[in-house]
Amino acid sequence: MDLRQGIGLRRLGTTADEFQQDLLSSLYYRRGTTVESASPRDAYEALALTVRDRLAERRARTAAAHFASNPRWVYYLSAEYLLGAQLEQNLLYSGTGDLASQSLKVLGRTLEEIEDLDVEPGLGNGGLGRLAACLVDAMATRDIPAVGYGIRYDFGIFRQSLEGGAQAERPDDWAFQGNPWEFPAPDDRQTVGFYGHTEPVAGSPTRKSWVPGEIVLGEPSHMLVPGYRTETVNIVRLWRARGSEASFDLSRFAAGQYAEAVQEAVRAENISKVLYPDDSTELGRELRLKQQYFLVSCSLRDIIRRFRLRNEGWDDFAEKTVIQLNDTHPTIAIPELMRLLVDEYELDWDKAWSITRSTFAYTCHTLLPEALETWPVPLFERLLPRHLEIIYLINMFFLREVEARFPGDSDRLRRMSIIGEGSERRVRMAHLAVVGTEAVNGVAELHSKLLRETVLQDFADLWPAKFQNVTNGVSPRRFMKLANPRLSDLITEGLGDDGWLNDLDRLAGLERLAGDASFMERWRAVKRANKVDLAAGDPDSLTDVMIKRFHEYKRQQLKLLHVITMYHRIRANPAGDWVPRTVLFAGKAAPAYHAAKNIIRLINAVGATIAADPVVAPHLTVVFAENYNVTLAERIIPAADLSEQISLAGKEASGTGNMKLALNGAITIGTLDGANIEIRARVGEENFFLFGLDAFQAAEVQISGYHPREHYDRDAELKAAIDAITAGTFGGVGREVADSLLGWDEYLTLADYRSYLDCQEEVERAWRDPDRWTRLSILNTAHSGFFSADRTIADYAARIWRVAPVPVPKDI
Ligand code: GFP
Repeated sequence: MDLRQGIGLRRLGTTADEFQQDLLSSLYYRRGTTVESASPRDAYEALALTVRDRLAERRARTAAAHFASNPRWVYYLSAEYLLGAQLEQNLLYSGTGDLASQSLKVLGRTLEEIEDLDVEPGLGNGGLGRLAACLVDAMATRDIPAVGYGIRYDFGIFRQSLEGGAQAERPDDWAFQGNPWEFPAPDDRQTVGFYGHTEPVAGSPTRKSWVPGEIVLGEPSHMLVPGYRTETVNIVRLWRARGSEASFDLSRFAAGQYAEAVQEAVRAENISKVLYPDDSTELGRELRLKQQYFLVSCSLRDIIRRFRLRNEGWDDFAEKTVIQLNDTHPTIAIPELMRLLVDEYELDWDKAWSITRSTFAYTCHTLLPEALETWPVPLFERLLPRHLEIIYLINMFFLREVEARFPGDSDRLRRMSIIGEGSERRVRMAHLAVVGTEAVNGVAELHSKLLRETVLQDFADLWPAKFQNVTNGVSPRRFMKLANPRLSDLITEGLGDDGWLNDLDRLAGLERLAGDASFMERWRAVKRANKVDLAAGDPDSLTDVMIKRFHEYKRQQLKLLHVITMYHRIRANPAGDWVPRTVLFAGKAAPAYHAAKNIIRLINAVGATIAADPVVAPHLTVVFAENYNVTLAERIIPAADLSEQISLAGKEASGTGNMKLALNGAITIGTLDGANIEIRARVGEENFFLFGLDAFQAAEVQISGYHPREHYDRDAELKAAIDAITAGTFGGVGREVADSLLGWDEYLTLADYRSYLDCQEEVERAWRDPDRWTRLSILNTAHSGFFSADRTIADYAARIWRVAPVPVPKDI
């Protein structure tokens, strides 16, 4: 394609008048309604379509440029995407915010009321899903040709509310009223098999033919992912499961068996019904594995379709394609690509393996052994019989390689095998992911080091060059410009222009303003105004936030012990000079994770006790913000003074909330864990509140035998805090939490308690000196530039993907 000829598309107008015309066209022609009868929803949809058109136009130019250059494509496979609200993002990225505000007047609406109708797609659990969203944003911003693949769950992460202080879960029907940001692409539908059996193929030792027992359709739709201040618009393609045409049983329907008539279709559609079905049951686990294979199978066929549109033969496949596996969830892509190449395209095994290995790369996001997925062999055998055979073959060749390098080391073979031989044989997905990829990366320096030295040590011995680190990053557009417009404006003024939004290292220029009295004053005023907007507690109090998924390793319980101790201290000395604090928690606990849900209940019980106590309440407030999601994070982060990053060292792979908070001028209190270490190194030791055991010490404590009771017996305040829980001070809630802390305390909460409390006193000393605090805050922002997702993508592009940007010309 010759781009000089243009793409035959007229540019959409950029004046207020033209935008308003387009808005009205959307309303009349695409919503089929009129100005007089337009509902708020009509106005929202018409606006969304008008904005979407601007991005779709850029998308057309992007596709043309990509087609012309036939680059190496990045395919990001992720079971989760927490994309955040789309309207605010797309107004910003298309530069149409002001036009939209003005034009909406013709419909008698304001932009604020319309934005309230924009429901964020909650297609993820936490950090992993939000990271995926930040990375696709940065890929587009860096002009990297890429497609993100995922699942279009009907119901995303549950909606959380509190009932009597306990977490209650409701389904998240995010797209119940439709989703104007999505383009269905039924022509690219794929067929996916499950179950069944395999048959030998005459004359071929490695090929087999798989006869599936169930067929499901995968229907894609895509959402646009614009880059910021560049023409590129990439896509995220999401698959939804449907029954095949044959799945409706007309004869049963005719016989009045209405439920039976649709049962096959229902079974098929269940695959994309909910984000991560509860895996505490056998059926739930099976459904989850089905989801993973569904995502992988549809996406690989789509990737191959796209490759064959542009290329001939297979020789260039690995050169033109890199597939990044976001955690182990999409790892079945490795045997699936082998199956497609060997069984369907009839390549020989060695060639297929060499293509496969040089196509994939794997990102690991955890250090918790229980989070490294494994699947029972019998389940695999039933659901994906051909894939299991392929995995056995991969494993056989792999173990031969290990044997050749380490002859006679049978213990090593057993440790490294893709098949774990325990009481039950299981497929170890992380091992498969390491064996079948060209590069493996952790998500922060410490994490990558611990992966090499502990969890994946044997593999690092075998293939040292395969292991890399790519420290996570976050989108400055979403978490500064959109979330914190006041601070963004102030920074732009301070730096002279807003180029920092695409080059976050430029924030370092703020350092020279960290001592400027008037700039400091305005910095403080911004924080205060953000707190007033958030309306959680007194805006002049120290806003102390712990916002993240609930998990015992993240140690919300440690924060809670601090709160209870403060409660005791204030009660004992009501006239003391207390620093007023608002402690804000937000986060969801997995529905079947009872220990985490108990912690939520206890937080709310403690909060209620404090609120009802006239002595303590003026100094201490505990707020639990319900239903933590991207939209809520965007409100809390700009208002935070103190960022709680207090996981047990060696457990949090990276963290990304820590980056967002530091970027917004919150100061971290944290352990030497995950990316905290890198944050501290960049913002400076004196601008970070450090406490607790490091990863090495924590491991030593655990190895030498840990007795939480020793800490309890030794520390009167700690004892008082736990005793208060056991004695029923907080409405009788939380005994299980106290039992687990005293009984085993898996994450060494009690061991770090004293150091944490001492560190909180240091925090208060700093807070009492507003100039010092403001300086800390400015310096945190100034030195957080490294944590831009744009830098993360530059690292992936250079070191793992080996791809270069493909700029999209403006004038085609
Ligand atoms: C996981 C890890 C985090 C890490 C993110 C993104 O998050 O430490 O920052 O992935 O790499 F635990 P969750 O999905 O568990 O929240």
